[in-house]
Amino acid sequence: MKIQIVQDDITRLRADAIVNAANSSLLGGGGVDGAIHRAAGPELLEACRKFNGCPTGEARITPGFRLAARFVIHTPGPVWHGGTHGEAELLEACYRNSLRLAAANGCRSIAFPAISTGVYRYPKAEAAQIALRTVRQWREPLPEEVIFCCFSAADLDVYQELLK
Ligand code: AR6
Repeated sequence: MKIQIVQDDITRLRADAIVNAANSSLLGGGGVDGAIHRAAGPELLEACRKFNGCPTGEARITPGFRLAARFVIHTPGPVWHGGTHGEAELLEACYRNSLRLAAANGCRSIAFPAISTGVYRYPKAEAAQIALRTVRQWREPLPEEVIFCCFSAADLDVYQELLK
């Protein structure tokens, strides 16, 4: 599996699937969630309504609509409450369940934002460590390419440092 780290707006990427750091309503919000809904168009919200929400750590898949990506995988990450409330296990589950859905839908490439590290306040280095470890341990045949999409230069540094 090829791992790539880029600094970009995830809505611009041409991966088969992009992952949305959603909330458990799946009805949109700010941050990367807001950006994905704006770029995909109102059909995305309509598609998300059908799920009646999604528990933290699980994932749901929709078409990408107006995005370059074929699919959006929506996963609510954990809110950081100090690290003693199962946050690490839940964050790992977000990555695993997203990879599983991507594989089940034949995606050869998937792009992740830094789930939970914005509004949900998960410490960036710890979250990146979980993201990289979970992807490296993934043993299914697909996806072949995983892109970590960092929004800021500071996030890019965190991932590049860990990938060394
Ligand atoms: N492309 C890539 N990454 C982005 C983009 C973008 N266009 N925009 C922001 N990021 P956050 P969370 C980065 O807050 O912490 C929403 O309201 C951002 O810099 O979007 O999981 C949801 O509806 C940060 O590194 O998600 C939930 O209510 C990362 O994406 C809540 O926020 C995640 O930041 C979820 O919080």
